[in-house]
Amino acid sequence: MPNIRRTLLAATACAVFASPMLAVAQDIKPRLIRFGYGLNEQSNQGRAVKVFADHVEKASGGKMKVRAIGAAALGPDTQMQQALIGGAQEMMVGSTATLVGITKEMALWDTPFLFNNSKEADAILDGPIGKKVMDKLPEKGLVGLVYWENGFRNLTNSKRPVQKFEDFEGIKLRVMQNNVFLESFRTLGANAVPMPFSELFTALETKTVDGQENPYNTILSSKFYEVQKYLSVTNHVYSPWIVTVSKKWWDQLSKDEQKILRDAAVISRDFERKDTREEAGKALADLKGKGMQINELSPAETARMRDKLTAVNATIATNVGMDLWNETQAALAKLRGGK
Ligand code: TK8
Repeated sequence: MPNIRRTLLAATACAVFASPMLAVAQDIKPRLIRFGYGLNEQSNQGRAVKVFADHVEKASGGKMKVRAIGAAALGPDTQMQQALIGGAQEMMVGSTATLVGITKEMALWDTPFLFNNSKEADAILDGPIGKKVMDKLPEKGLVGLVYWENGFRNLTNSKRPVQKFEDFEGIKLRVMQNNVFLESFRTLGANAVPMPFSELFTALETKTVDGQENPYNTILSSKFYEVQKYLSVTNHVYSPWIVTVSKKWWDQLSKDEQKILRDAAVISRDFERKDTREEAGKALADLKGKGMQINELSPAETARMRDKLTAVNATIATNVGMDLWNETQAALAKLRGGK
């Protein structure tokens, strides 16, 4: 096709002539970082993105600018991940669970009841195992910087208090777009349907689904209490968020610029975890105040649910690899004072 060839030639010529000018322009124009996230600005996620943005702007003397874009205005997690990989967006924070389709090792964090408390979560996520999983991202076109806390997930629904896993019967439950979550809740007897977070409020409001599961903070900041009556304290899994960067874009940054982003990520992580834990500590009382009916599961019923869910562990171990699975179990045993 001679026409295409001519266009290509012209484009190449333009690029050659334009490049010295571009280099100059870059010195003057700040680097713009479009940082997308799924929750509202008034959420633990929104507040921490702001801390990140402020640090980057300050540390770079205004040479790097973060445009924080919340409420999934750039699309749900999976869409933003593709935009990062393609280089159309620079950064995002989202659930590790929605990354499993890209990096299968991320499924490790979806293991039901993997962590007993946030101290264990921090130790594993910030330690060699968390790093090992994160280091699988660059080959897929993403760079992972830090894990933030989404939190321990709890169940809400509009039908009945869930006291035991048999109560899941007949509940249409939204889960994240992830096979482990799907399998986990099917195992418990729910009618589980995968759906992006951005569609969830409306789906609950119109009763397209009866329930969902998320940490207290999100139930509060996303106003799920307006459309959900029952909250059952299940703490069935700890969910991390992960801050990721487009590798295509990252590779164009100077070492100094990369360091600014890495430092800001750590500062935002420390802020975010503290903020999230403080908010979670009060959230249950807040949700009660908003009219939610809250029930705890008895230790016996929690144990039964836990037992039932071990059925999915084999799938997870196969997906993430037996070595990584065993290494994680050993690290947890060590943390817990075992041998
Ligand atoms: C926000 C989501 C959310 C997650 C979910 O974009 O989808 O339920 O818990 O935090 O990543």
